[in-house]
Amino acid sequence: MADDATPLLSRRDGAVLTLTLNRPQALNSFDGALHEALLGALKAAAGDAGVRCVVITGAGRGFCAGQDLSDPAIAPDLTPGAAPKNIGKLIEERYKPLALAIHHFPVPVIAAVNGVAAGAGANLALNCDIVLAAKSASFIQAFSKIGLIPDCGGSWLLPRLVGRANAMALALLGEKCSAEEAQRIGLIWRCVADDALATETLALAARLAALPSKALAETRRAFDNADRMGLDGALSLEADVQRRLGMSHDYLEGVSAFFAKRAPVFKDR
Ligand code: T3D
Repeated sequence: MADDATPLLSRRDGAVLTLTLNRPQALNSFDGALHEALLGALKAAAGDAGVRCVVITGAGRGFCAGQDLSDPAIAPDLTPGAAPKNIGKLIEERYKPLALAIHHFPVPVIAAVNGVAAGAGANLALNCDIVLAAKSASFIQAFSKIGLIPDCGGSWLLPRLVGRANAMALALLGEKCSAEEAQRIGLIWRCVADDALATETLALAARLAALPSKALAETRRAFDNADRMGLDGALSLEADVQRRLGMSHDYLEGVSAFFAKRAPVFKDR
């Protein structure tokens, strides 16, 4: 694929923006340039009303191997007595904004996991709204093997996705979880044949792009808020949101289209 000097490739198919991590020689692990490029592209896309779905995928045989452990800015100096580096700063300045940018993204974000997703690379995918993986892909919480904890949101995401028992085993053991197993335990939505990943991803993205984006955004917000409230609070929030959405063009259009047996034309208002 493409130009090795460009850490991130960007492609538009109608309303779908595909961002491809492009450091295949290092399994698309994150160095400073890739971090900057991905966060920059997400910020630009968030302000572009023409983008209605974003796909994140990887070039070559991997999705993303997490932090580039050889990046001189971050990698520990292995010389005896050398001062330790502050990787908390990296997490605060790079991974936290990245995870939050995806989490609060105005339209759905799909991870199309084409190969191994390790460390922060696995959690990059799990931050996305829908994770579709190739059958040969895998997910590894590689952190414990280098003396760290799951970051890029992993400590928050894992127990919510797969329950504490599965999350603990994934995080403590740091073993490879196949895409099929990941689907079985609910870590990801679905895995598909390797040669179907690209087409299935674009078809899914096109479906999401055609839906009323306000309702999709409110669905995601309701799920997030539900974490902070009991059933009573969630029911009240549902009433508030439905009150607003029920006055929208898209609700009237959806119902009209249903009775007219035609495809709806949503306008995001
Ligand atoms: O600084 C901090 O640590 C704080 C940040 C934390 C966030 C994190 O993400 S911590 C977790 C970091 N990631 C890892 O620990 C994963 C390391 N990689 C692996 O365990 C394996 O590479 C994989 C299981 C992902 C894949 O294994 P395999 O056998 O398919 O491939 P490989 O031969 O190990 O890797 C291929 C090449 O990619 C190889 O380079 P070479 O020998 O061909 O020149 C390998 O060194 C390079 N590579 C893979 N992962 C990384 C990497 N280079 C730099 N950083 C990596 N993370």
